[in-house]
Amino acid sequence: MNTITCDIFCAVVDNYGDIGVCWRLARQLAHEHGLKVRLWVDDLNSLQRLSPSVDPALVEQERDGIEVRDWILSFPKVEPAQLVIEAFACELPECYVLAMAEQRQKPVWVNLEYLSAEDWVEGCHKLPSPHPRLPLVKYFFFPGFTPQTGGLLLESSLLMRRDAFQNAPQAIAAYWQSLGLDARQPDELRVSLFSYENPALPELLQIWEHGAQPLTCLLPEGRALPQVAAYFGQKQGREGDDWHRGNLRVRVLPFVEPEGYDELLWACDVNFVRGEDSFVRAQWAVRPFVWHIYPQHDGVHMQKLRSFMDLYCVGLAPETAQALHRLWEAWNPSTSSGQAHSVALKQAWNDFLTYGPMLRAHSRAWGLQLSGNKLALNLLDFFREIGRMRDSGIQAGR
Ligand code: TRH
Repeated sequence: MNTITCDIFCAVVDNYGDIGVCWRLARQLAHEHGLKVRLWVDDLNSLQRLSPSVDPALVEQERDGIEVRDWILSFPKVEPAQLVIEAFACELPECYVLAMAEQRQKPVWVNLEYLSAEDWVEGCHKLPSPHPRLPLVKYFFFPGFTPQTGGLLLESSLLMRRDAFQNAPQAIAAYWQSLGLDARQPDELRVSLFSYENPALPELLQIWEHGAQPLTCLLPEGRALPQVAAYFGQKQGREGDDWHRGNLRVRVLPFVEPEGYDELLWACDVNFVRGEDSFVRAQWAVRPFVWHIYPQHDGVHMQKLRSFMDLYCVGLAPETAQALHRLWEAWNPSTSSGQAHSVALKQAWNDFLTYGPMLRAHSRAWGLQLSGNKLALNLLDFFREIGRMRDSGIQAGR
């Protein structure tokens, strides 16, 4: 059988979500499905954070079985791949699109969209968009949480590795030791915190400081760090910092490779995550989690957050669902609103802890439910389906 070739185009808008998703997808397609993958990235420094052996100075390099290319302005003349993935509507170079149109067998061109739980996603998944001038069709491919969407990225061995880790007290103890931490005290909570700057953050730290049980917060270096450092009266923070106050201890962790980040999520009791990819990884970690959604100017992100909540809470008792709703709403404030907000957050956190065992059981059932719909597999099925329709001369649609 011929090896399928695949070009993935990734423009890094900001942070690590765009490249996090593309790098994960590239590796799954290459390692698990045998595709020959070329990844075009316009910011190799971001990729280097996820894969430290990447050299941002090289325009072309092979890493982890992927051909990594610097997506530079003067785009080289290359033969387009059979499967072309435009991540998050990043707009392909014009000369590349023209080259696609010149192929005798046109590539299957897919725009991989951002993840959303909103209803309309199911209706738009796989919709064709014919090119206005060229004999090309681009298809919208939507990740999602229901069987009518493209599903989520899930490595074939991930759940097995997670279960092996979570069921092995020695592995967990060794993990904590690798971070320089002792074994967990009987009543201690361990919480990972990966978020954007957040007006609710100082209040949350205060709640933890005065909480009834010891809480260790594992904080990867990043955008929340300056706020946490300021809470402890520091001008700045860095990896290795270890701050204590009351019942709260904060340990600043380095930003690690994605596999290391998964282990952090597997080991913690509660995970605060953000954006898109860490949000999905928390769902595979099957632990209660709190989502800091990527804020959008017009506030539409709250609609997205509530759409996810509606799906996620199916099967939860109303009071448990309410506890989750309240904490997520309080953790995604539009502005800081002082004392009233603080009271709401405190109540929300305490309720979240009260319903913790139910939320933990639910997170496992939810993870299991999602795991049947794998994005990389669906993408390949779609590639084959479109290829068959193209070869038999049918105008490909849904
Ligand atoms: O970094 P994010 O905020 O990314 C994005 C982008 O901002 C994007 O433009 C936006 O549209 C999208 O969010 C919604 O959050 P995200 O998606 O969670 O990406 C973070 C990535 O970093 C994820 O792949 C996990 C990874 N990561 C590590 O590999 N190691 C680490 O130590 C940590 C903390 C994260």
